[in-house]
Amino acid sequence: MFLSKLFIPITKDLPSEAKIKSHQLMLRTGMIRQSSAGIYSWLPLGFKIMKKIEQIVREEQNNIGAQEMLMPTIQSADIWKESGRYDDYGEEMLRIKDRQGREMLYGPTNEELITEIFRSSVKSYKSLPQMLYHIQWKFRDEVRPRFGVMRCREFFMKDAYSFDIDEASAKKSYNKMFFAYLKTFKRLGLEAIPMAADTGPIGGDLSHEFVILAETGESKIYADKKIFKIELDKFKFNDDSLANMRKELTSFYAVTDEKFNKSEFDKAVNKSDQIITKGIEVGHIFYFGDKYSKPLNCLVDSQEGKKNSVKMGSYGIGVSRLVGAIIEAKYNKDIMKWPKSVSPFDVVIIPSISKNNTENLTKANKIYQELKKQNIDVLLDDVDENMSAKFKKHDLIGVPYQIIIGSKSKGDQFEFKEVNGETQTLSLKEIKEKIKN
Ligand code: 5CA
Repeated sequence: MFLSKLFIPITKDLPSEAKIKSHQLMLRTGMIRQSSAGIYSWLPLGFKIMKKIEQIVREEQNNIGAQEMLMPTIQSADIWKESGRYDDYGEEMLRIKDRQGREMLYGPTNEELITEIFRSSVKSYKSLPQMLYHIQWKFRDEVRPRFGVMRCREFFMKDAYSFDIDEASAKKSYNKMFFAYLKTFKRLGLEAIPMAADTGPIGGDLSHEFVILAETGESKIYADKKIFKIELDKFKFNDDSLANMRKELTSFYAVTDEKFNKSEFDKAVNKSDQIITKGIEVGHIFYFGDKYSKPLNCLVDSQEGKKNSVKMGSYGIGVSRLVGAIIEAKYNKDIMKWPKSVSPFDVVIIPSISKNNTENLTKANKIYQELKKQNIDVLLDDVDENMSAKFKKHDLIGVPYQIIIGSKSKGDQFEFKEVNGETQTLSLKEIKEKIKN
């Protein structure tokens, strides 16, 4: 892609409500544009990054055997009345009437709808367990939408639902998701801590929030440093190993302020290992048994011929929130630092261009074609602008590698800069290897 063709409306004027770095940087680099309070359009740069995050989330769901589907954004109020949540959900739910006067709503989550789908098709223990998920827009009429994509009214969420015959097997599904979450956040370059959490309007008595450390997070967190030392690779994908994994990870003290108790914290964690900071909740998983299956009459025949309410869990990841959360976890001053797995481009070529010297641009074009042939996603800055303005812009955008075509790039040796600031002179072959690795 040529920068001159890319729709990337970089702006300097920031609205006063953009208080945290991710919100400011996303607006400045034209990743998003607010359409009304807590509702955003995703412009090409932001959308591309969100799609990459979505794909990693999808792959890790598929890896544990969850199956992708798609439910609508608009739901009928009837099933919510059956579950009893229609009134409980209160003003956060956006309620709509269709032309026949039927009560509809824009889904804030999908426990009811998925249970309704499930009860009409699955009747026997033989079809269990099942895990289904979709990645779809949600709407919650938050009292105070803020911090850009972190607390929106309309947001993109992966929500998965597990169905099991009994509690023991439902907890195995829970552990699989727990594992998928750790893997997902690791691939996104994040260290997410699982924390025992309150269940709020979703319900149930077993729940973990996955929280990443960031000063601008909304949750205050208290944790034991040692949790970061656990090697995930030692756990295998089988029920016993996954149960051990959850046991080991949750044996360390890690809570948000809702569950904090100072004397327990001091007793459980040495002063030197105590982390007290803020965090961003990027995922939340719940086991709630038959909270929805019972009122919605979602029954399956057990092996003994009894009718049982199916045991369920639900598992959310804030896909759109993750775009902001990654920025918060990685930025340095005005430099965005995308992990390679979600970076909008693999590399950017920055030639020094002037009216009477087009040699650098020609050279840059050649490299561009070479890299494209290797399936490297490359951005070429073909805009006629001075180099310091270009560098500022690319620091903002945060592509992890830069090839700079100026006085220091001679013959087949090129100035190559990593986003952490290290500069080297490398041949194109070496550059390709570096990017591919
Ligand atoms: N039904 C359950 C699990 S599927 C559920 O809705 N859980 S949740 O309420 O915790 O949301 C899941 C994730 O969505 C959260 O961990 C958070 O990352 C994201 N999320 C929730 N509310 C918002 C919001 N207002 N703006 C952006 N992301 C949000």
